[in-house]
Amino acid sequence: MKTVRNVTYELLRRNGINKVFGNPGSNELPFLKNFPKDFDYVLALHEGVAVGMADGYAQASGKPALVSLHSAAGTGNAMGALANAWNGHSPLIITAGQQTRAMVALEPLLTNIDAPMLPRPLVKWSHEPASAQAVPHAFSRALHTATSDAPGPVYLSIPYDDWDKRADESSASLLNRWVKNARALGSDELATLVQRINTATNPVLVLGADVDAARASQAAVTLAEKLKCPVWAAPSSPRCAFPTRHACFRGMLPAGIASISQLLTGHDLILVIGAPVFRYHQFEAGPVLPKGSELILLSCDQQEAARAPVGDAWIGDINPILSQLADHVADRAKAMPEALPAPLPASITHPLKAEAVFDTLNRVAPANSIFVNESTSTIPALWQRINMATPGSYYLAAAGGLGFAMPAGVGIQLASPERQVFVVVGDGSANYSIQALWTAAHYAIPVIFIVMKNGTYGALRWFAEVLDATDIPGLNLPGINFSQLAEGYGVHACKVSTPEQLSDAIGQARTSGKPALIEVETCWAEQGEKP
Ligand code: TZD
Ligand code: CA
Repeated sequence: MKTVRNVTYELLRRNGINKVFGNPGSNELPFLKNFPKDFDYVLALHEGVAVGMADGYAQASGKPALVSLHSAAGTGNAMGALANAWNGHSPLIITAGQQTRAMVALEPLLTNIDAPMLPRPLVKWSHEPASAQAVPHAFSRALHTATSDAPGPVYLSIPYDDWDKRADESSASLLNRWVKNARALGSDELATLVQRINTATNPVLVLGADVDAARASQAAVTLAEKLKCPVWAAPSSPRCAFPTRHACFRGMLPAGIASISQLLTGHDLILVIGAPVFRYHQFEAGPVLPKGSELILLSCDQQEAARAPVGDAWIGDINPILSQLADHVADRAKAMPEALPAPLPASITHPLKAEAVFDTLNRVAPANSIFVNESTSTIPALWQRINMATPGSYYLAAAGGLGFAMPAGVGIQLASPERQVFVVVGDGSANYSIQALWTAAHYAIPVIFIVMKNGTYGALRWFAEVLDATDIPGLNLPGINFSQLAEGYGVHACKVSTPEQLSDAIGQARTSGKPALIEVETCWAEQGEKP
């Protein structure tokens, strides 16, 4: 007899899923019973870590990832991480165990009350199948929903007595089907878009995370080199879609309305690809676009396209559309933009400036390293000083929810064993999902965690200045010993205070093949660049 469990695992297997990121409870044990030998269970000690790891894994691998959470309490613990996965277009299939069908109406212990409601609005689809026989179909639908454009998380609540039930014969037909995105531009649409680009006098590209997610950075480079135009990373971009030392690259746009339109002044065409228009943060009154500019958005996300306040949008697959544009736009007969000057090496102070940490990292990290960043007050400095030339080199919490970087770094390292993952995390941010250290140690996942210890919620100090908010309590973080915390979770750790010590510690961590945490005391630089 084929059980609901057999068919569901076979469906997952055929869709490239062989890992379960999770934290178990009694409701989930029947799903995990006789756990298939070709699957790995990656245990997280907190559900935010499970979702964060799966988010990193899904983004870096380009494949859906499965998460198993415990009922309502586990789902609740994961909601912050879910906000990031939702904003990051991360294809997660999140399941939570429900009480048995026989008892659920009595609301026994561990009932997930109104389960499909709980994760909304941070999922594309949320469901509890009406019968055990409907479970394989629900997983099939969940998989195809999560991975279709725009990708995103889905949620399934499964009563725990369903797994041993007999599966319907008809569920076999689910195993071999697939759903693909196939939205390149038709020839008329392409001609219209190419014409608008070719007739622009001074176009500019703004590239977002979905360009990197679509593995379309090379096409973006070709397009920029034909247009000989400046390229900006979208505001608060959670991924890096363009080589940061390329002559066309100008850096990351700020996240205020007026600052963006000021920086883009003089461009008659602003072509935004794979990002919302725009992901603002601080409020700055002003026009969304500079005078005389028009905006075109290419997006895989219908909602992003619909809510943009200005411009025309084409919804489609970023990779084929960028390739179409790279092939068809006219090669401009003009010089390439001049590359930005390399930043001067940061002065060596005690404690170190974040800039000096990044200079060292840039010097000693292998060229194709991956940087997962949650050092919130030093984002511009990192983009300026770390050369990111390889696609998939940078990740940041897509919704700005702290607690992403440490678990995501673990998931990214699992998905990319051939590249070194560095998690650069602030001493504030490191406390939201610190349990990720245990998973890294337990499964020997060799992430290097660098804790930037400036003793404060630096970004909030900056924001308090923006808001003219004085006398704010709760911004200082004295007395946290991250090396001891790391050792407690089984991760080798050390404290460094000079570039030489940092570079030695990175070298030792790399030869150990194990995860390591390096605690660097840094200064809160009032004179430093602002985020
Ligand atoms: N809680 C969560 C889950 N997400 C958040 N974004 C915040 C609180 C608010 N927050 C920020 O947006 S930045 C920040 C906080 C608390 C400071 C982080 O401090 P840090 O880094 O030490 O990690 P810096 O470089 O000192 O800013
Ligand atoms: Ca800090």
